[in-house]
Amino acid sequence: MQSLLLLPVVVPASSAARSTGPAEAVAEADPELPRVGGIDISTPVGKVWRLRGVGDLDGDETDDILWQHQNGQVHYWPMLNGQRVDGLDIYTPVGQGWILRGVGDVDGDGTDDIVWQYKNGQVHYWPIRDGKRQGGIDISTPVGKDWALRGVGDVDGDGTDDIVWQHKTGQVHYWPMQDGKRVDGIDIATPVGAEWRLRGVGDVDGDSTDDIVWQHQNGQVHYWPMQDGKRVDGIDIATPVGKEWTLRGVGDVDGDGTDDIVWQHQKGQVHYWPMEFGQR
Ligand SMILES: [Ca+2]
Ligand SMILES: [Ca+2]
Ligand SMILES: [Ca+2]
Ligand SMILES: [Ca+2]
Repeated sequence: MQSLLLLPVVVPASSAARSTGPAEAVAEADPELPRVGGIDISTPVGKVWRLRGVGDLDGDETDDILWQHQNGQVHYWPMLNGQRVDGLDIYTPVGQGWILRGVGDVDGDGTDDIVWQYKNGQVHYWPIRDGKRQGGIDISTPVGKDWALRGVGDVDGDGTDDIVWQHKTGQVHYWPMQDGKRVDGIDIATPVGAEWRLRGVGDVDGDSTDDIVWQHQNGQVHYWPMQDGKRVDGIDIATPVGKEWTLRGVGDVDGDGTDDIVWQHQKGQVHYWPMEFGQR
């Protein structure tokens, strides 16, 4: 196996901080400590690595954590029961000008793919199988700089992950995907103010359609439950989170069938909120 262990070694599960509850999480918030109310994953990671997404790259039905090194190297942590079990490189370093934008099963074969965008706007994906890249395929035509690719997830519930965009005016929009190809472009709800940031796409309420996860500038996490590509509500998740934590992705890292919310502390610590019925 061409695996390389490039990141810090796994810490035993005993180091995982189990939850007490959202109320205590605020009272006890301390930037020096892992946040109470969630579970730590492995040890802090150096700033040379950037957490880019969460998705099932090896196809074992638990979502994995995807990293990129500052030299371009793509790498993932296979996850099992919410803990890291390894660290594996994917293909070789990637040239400047490509940005890793998300992880999702855009070709519908059951394994999540890695979605890129080039500096000219071109969207592209790597079909992944068993944690290995199978090629590289362009999707549609380059997209103007007014649109930001914010996430990948199955917002219309047809079983293939879709590509979720936001326009600079705040308008959310998605490309329904089929066999790795864009089949349409559809607006979702109304424009959203700049005080909200679209952070990820995943099924946090466990109804099998991916939802859109936001964070307000005050730290409040919030999601839009989605159905058939339409927003059906807007629901807060727990209490506001301090700026020392960044919401990096949404995916089922503990393998219980509901996507979880993955954070990273400014010191590198990775952490997740196990989700159930849309609540932490
Ligand atoms: Ca996996
Ligand atoms: Ca879909
Ligand atoms: Ca859902
Ligand atoms: Ca889960």
